[in-house]
Amino acid sequence: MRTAQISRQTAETEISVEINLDGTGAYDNQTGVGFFDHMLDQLSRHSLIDMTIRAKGDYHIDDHHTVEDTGIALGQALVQALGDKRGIRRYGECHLPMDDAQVRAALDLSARPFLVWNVTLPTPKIGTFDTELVREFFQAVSTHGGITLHVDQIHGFNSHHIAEAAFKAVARALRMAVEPDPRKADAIPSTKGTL
Ligand SMILES: [Mn+2]
Repeated sequence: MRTAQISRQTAETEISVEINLDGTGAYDNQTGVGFFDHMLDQLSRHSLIDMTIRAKGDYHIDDHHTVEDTGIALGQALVQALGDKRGIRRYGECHLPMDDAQVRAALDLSARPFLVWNVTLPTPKIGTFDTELVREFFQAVSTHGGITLHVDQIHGFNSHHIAEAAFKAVARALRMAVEPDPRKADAIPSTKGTL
């Protein structure tokens, strides 16, 4: 079973993440940050990775630690669930349109964390959510998930649409990358023999 369970507790946040890479996109995400829950739901639904996420954070400061630490725990869960990465496609990409927004995601489950983030959200807030936290989340997932992640905004003018297109594009790319490659089901997808 390609599943993982991570619990992470600090002085700032308490997070638990449960995932199943071979799921159906079933989700139950409650972080105390409404817009972020909406984005995590998209990530699950479009990657077909089942996700149950609970987070409690120091909201009296802001949502920063809660969003970042959820990204850290999700990255760690992906590493745990992927194991030695035998049989996966490894790479994934997606061009995703949402109304005015179009975002392209390309990723490599390389164990070499690197984030290229070419996204400009035109407003500082989406509702009460700080838009700069979208990048913080993907930085944490990339770093702790060992993912080379490129996210490029092709166009868009509505912050909600751009952010949501980014989550959906990464989700679709992730789906492709974690899926088994039936032509190489027993092999680790690297000429090095390890990932
Ligand atoms: Mn939406």
